[in-house]
Amino acid sequence: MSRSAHVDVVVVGAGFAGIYATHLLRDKNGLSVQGFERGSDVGGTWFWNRYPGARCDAESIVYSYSFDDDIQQEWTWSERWATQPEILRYAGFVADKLGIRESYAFNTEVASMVWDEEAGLWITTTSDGETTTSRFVVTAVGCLSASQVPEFKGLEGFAGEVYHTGSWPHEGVDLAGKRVAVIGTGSSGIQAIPAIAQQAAHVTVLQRTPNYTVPARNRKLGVDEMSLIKRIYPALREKVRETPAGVIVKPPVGAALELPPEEVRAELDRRWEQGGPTFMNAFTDTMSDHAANQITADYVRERIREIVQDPEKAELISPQAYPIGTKRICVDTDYYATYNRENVDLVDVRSTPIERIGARGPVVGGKEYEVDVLVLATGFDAITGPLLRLGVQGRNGLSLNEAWAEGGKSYLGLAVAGFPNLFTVTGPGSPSVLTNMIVSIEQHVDWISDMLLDLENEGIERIEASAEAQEEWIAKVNAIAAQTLYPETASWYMGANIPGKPRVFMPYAGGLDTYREICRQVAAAGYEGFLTSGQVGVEAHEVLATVPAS
Ligand code: NA7
Repeated sequence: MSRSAHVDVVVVGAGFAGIYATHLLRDKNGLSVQGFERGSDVGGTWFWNRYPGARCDAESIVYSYSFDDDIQQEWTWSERWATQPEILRYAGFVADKLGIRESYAFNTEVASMVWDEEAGLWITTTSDGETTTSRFVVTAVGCLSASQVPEFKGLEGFAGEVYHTGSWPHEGVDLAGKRVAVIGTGSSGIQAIPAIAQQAAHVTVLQRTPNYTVPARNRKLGVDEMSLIKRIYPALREKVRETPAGVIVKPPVGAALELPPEEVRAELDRRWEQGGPTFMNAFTDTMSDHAANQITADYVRERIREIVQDPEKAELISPQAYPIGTKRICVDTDYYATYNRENVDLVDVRSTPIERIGARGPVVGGKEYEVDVLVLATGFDAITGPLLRLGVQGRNGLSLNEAWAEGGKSYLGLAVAGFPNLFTVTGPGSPSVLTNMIVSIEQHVDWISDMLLDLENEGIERIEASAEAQEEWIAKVNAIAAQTLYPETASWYMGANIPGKPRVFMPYAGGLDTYREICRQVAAAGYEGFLTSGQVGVEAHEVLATVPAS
């Protein structure tokens, strides 16, 4: 546990981004680092999301760091899709190996971060009232870490236990013999419901919007398989880095609308059997053409009707209202089949919304569903939410909340105009949640580390995204999104799950491979689009023109 009054860099968050940022900036750049983490240990998302059935939906062998060969050779994954406990153990293993914890103050929440223009320093104040000044700030707060609890009337009067999936008790919850209601059927609900149904006496699922989910086909990874993977790790990582989503993908076989129907069907069958989100990658036109999208969506609906015995339930859990993939595709183990269990009921809260939470349970259409435990799988204030709660104030007293009144704006998802020397790992406008987060995190942190080295070499103390470059980047992010079906759907990608949140498609949908190249070019051009303040109005690339690209 550490606490310094002044450092070179403050890193906020000790998830995968914070661990790597702390390691690189401290051990490669030679900067002093103070980390802050509101949890009691490392792990980020995986520290908080401990609900039954929590698992990663990127394959474990690539949902892991690639920067250190010792780490990837020493660690052995046991399953194709790692469970939350295994991923958390992995985060702890890496933190131990790199001595990360010694740079962090845990159980310490950031209350505000204020830029002192005169001193050229960030002043970070934490919930205990202490302050730390730093030249730079790196936010590593994750994209899905601000839990969203809808304003249900009467929730505080519920006599039973209430848990949000995103802040599940560390000691676990004994659900044996209990009656449980689950609100929410996004990824978290879809993972939790089958696991809860195996423990609880009875589960009532309150579904507002059914989601598309594909089978995970999880399995153990054998010793031989893992040793083969370790032998080919360097090449595998290289390949994965050059894919649009940073995952192991089977390339599309063509456009669904151009292939013979029997080939389309055969490919969907193959991918359904193979399991995992690569199902969505079967064709080139699924995410850009309604008719193509419908082919894949119809296929999933057909599989639901095959699996779910009660036709009424099958109909109710079949998504109809939006194109497949425009809400994040879910990956499940026995989700649809769980509705064949006698102890699972489904309540449609689309046609009749939840009226209130009574003392004994949720009330829908005048009926109180009596339960002992209420599970809120109701999602997150995604991407911008975790940043906005840091109380960030930049130049001229501009708060991040004001700067983002119309939605999260940044240059490359990495830096925000008006906020010098502050870098956002996987911020709005970066590929982030459309990719394997660890691959995106490594790319961002490598880039930030290289940039700070270049600045150091040139004796430049301040850097900031220019407002013009930011506007251009946001226009590009929007233009790319407009070529897809994403913006049509009210999803958390669009901020639509949070009342009053501006509706903008937040991630960059042009692919991590393209994005990586753009970032490389920006650096090679002397950090084009960034201003070095102290020389306000001077484009960084004019100053850095002679710095070799890293
Ligand atoms: P999501 O995907 O945002 O899902 C939240 C769910 O909660 C979704 O089904 C919502 O229905 C439902 N919800 C939210 N508010 C209400 C109210 N008031 N009444 C009924 N139902 C409600 O969050 P997850 O945690 O599952 O997943 C987030 C990401 O984390 C996931 O994509 C992975 O990347 C990891 P709605 O769809 O809004 O009608």
